[in-house]
Amino acid sequence: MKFPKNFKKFLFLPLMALVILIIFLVQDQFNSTSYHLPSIEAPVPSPVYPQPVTQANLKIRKNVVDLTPPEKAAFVNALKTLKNTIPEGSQLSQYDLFVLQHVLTMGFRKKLGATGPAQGNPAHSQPAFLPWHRQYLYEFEQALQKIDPSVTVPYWDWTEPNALKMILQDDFLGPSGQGETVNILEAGSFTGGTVTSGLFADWTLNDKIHFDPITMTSMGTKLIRFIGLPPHDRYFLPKAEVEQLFRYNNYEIFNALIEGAMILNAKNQWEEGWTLHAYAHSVIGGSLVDDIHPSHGQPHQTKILGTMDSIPSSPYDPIFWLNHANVDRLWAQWQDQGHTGETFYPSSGMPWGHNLHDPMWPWDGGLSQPGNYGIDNIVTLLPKPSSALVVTPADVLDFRKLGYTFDTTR
Ligand SMILES: [Cu+2]
Repeated sequence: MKFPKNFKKFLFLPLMALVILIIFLVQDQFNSTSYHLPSIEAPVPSPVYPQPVTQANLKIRKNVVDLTPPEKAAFVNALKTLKNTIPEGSQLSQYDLFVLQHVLTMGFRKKLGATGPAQGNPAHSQPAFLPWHRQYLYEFEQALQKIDPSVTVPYWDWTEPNALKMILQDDFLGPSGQGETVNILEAGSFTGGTVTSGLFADWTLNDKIHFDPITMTSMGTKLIRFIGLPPHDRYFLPKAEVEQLFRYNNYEIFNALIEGAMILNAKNQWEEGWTLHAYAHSVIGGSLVDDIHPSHGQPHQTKILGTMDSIPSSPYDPIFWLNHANVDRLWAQWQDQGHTGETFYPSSGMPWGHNLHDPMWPWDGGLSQPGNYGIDNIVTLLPKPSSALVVTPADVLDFRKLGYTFDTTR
C-alpha cells in the first residue's frame, strides 16, 4: 500500500490528540463523580437475618417528631458547644473540623494534588457512601455525647408530615432564611436567604469552607436557607417513594438510589435524578434547576442557593445530621430485612476505598491525602488523621456494634 508523502505528518497530530484523550480519560476515571452502577439483574445473595442481640446498652436515635423539649434543648446545646470549642493548636472549632473533613472528601482528584491509594471521592457517588457517612455520623455523635451523654442524633423521616415543621421551629434548628427573592419560571417568586431568627441566627460559618462548588465562590459566614423552593417544595414524601428502596436486594442499587443522584427509569435503566437524600438537601438549601427531564421528570441542579445545598459544606447546616441519620436508619432497616452482613456489600472490583476491606479516608491509617479542594488553602487546616484509626466498610456494617440503634429497629 502506498501512502502519500505527508501521510505520517497528517496522521501524527490526530494520533497524538487520541493518545492525550486516552491518557486523560484513564486518569480521570477515578476522579469522576459517576457511580459504578450494576445492572438491575445483578445476582442476589440469599438473605441473612441479624442474630438476636441484647439491646440493653444501645443508645436510641429517635424520630425528631418524638423529641421532648428537654431533648431538643440538649441536642442544640451540644451542637453549640461543639461549634464553640476550638481544640488546642487548631484554627477551627470541633464542629468546623467535621465540616472540613466532609469538604475534603471532594479533594481526591489527582489534579488537585491528592496522594495515596484512595480512588475518587471516598464518601460519595460510590458504594462507600453509606458506610462512610455511618462512621462520620457515629464520630459526630460521640463528640456530642462527650458534651452530653444523653444526646443522640435524631432522624428526619422524609415521609413524616410534621417532621420538617418540627425541625424548623424557633426553639430547635430555626426557620428558613430571609432577604432574597428568587423568581422561578411558571411558579412565581419565593424568598430565602440568611437565617435571621431562632437559635441558629448567630451560627457563624467559616467563609473559606462555606462555598459554592459550582462557581467556587464563598457563600459567606451566615447560615443560608431557601426552604421549599420549587421544584423541591414537598415538605414530606409519599411513603411509596421511600419504600421502593426495599424492593432491591443489591447493595449497590440500594446505595445509589438512597443517595438520590441517580434513579431507575421505567425501563429499569439508570438516569440522573435528584431524589430522597439529595432531594432532602435541596428542600432545605434550595437549588435552581433546569427544565424537567422529559423521560423521568427529574430536574437537574444548575445553581446552588443555600448552605445545605452546597454538598461539600452542607454539614454546616445542622439539619444535615438529621437527614443523614435517616439515610443510616433506612440502611439499618434494609440490613435487618435480610440484607445483613458482609454478603451484602461489594468485596472487590470497586475503586480503592470502596471495597469491603478497604480503609476509608480519613480513617485509612494516613495512607491517602486529599488535594486542596476549595477556594483557599484549606487542606492544611485539617490535622493529620490519626494513623491508628483504620475503618473499613466491613467495620461498620453492624450498626449495633457501634452502640446505637433506632426507635424503628429495636
Ligand atoms: Cu456527604
